[in-house]
Amino acid sequence: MTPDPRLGWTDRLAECWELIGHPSAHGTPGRVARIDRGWSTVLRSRDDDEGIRVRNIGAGVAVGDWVVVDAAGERIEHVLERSSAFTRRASHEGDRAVPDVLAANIDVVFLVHALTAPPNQRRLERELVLAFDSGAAPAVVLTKIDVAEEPDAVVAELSAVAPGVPVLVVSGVTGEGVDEIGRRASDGSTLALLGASGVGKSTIVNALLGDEVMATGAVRDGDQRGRHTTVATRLLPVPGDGWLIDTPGFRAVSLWLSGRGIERAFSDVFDLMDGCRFRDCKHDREPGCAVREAIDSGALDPARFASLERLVAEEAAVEAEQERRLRIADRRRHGRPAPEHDEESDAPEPDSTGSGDSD
Ligand SMILES: Nc1nc2c(ncn2[C@@H]2O[C@H](COP(=O)(O)OP(=O)(O)OP(=O)(O)O)[C@@H](O)[C@H]2O)c(=O)[nH]1
Ligand SMILES: [Mg+2]
Ligand SMILES: [Zn+2]
Repeated sequence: MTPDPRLGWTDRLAECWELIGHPSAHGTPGRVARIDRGWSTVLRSRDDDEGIRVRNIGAGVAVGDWVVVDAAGERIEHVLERSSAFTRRASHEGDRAVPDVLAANIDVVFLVHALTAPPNQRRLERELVLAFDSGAAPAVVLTKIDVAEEPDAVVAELSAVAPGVPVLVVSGVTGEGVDEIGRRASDGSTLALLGASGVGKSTIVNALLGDEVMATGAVRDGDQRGRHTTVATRLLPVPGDGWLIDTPGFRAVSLWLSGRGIERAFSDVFDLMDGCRFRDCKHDREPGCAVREAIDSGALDPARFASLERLVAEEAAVEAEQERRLRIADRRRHGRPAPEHDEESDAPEPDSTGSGDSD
């Protein structure tokens, strides 16, 4: 049986499936729609309302993943290579660099914020780096336009640090602007809604589905924080043949490294750097530094440049930590028979139950 293209199955996935010896030994790939501590709910078609529940211990799956279930229909045997994944560094692992995948195989990442409690520019810059790094196309969604006091100023301030990124202004309550989100959910593409608790992610989902599929919860009066109403990540079909991933609210977004997220999120600054006289310009006091000139002329906010430097340093630190762990694992393996279960890979599976309160 061929997997359902309306689940988001692509030629690229077909190749991955081919590589693992399809179809004789394995079941038809399905898509993870939800994860509950050790169990995955896997959909086999778009019309499948329930899916099957299988064990995913040790499989390292995330919602949105394409997986192959064993012949007995009991556990996940393979996770097909992801086309994209929104990954942050897990905040609960102390010093160790451990990835936490919030959603996989996504086409658009919506970074959701409420106009009533907008993020500062630095926070959005950081989220944009992660969003670009995911491999999906980022977009910013600003909710609660129906009750916002000075939306234009907020939109301008945030747009200034999101060059080339669409900024959508919506109300999940009145439905204003929600179509703009839904329009992107065509042809089996997958949209992910990410953002802090209470910003209105599930309210958007309900508006798009025209139904109260997801529970929503009031925010606290004072600081507008949500109460972590959504506790598990869900993959849901939306009209227009697309898919939507609703996630539990998160607070911490530490960098995980993968691609060129920083270059893309700060493309305006990197364009400036191309104009520096010296190729190895440190953008400090060198003559002919286009970055300094832009800062002096007011064209570039020095805080944005400082933010870029901080993120570069943070990424370098994660990279160094990853390399250190790889070296240790490598050294221990040498001269010893490879253990059946690599005892050194002490990274917990990114059992990104996406679980609960992912703060
Ligand atoms: N006025 C107004 N209220 C909204 C809007 N969107 C969401 N809300 C309200 O904000 C509160 C939080 O909305 P949710 O959709 O539950 O927020 P969430 O982002 O899903 O939160 P978590 O599931 O906790 O991560 C609810 O009381 C919603 O009714 C909006 O556009 N306008
Ligand atoms: Mg929610
Ligand atoms: Zn320079």
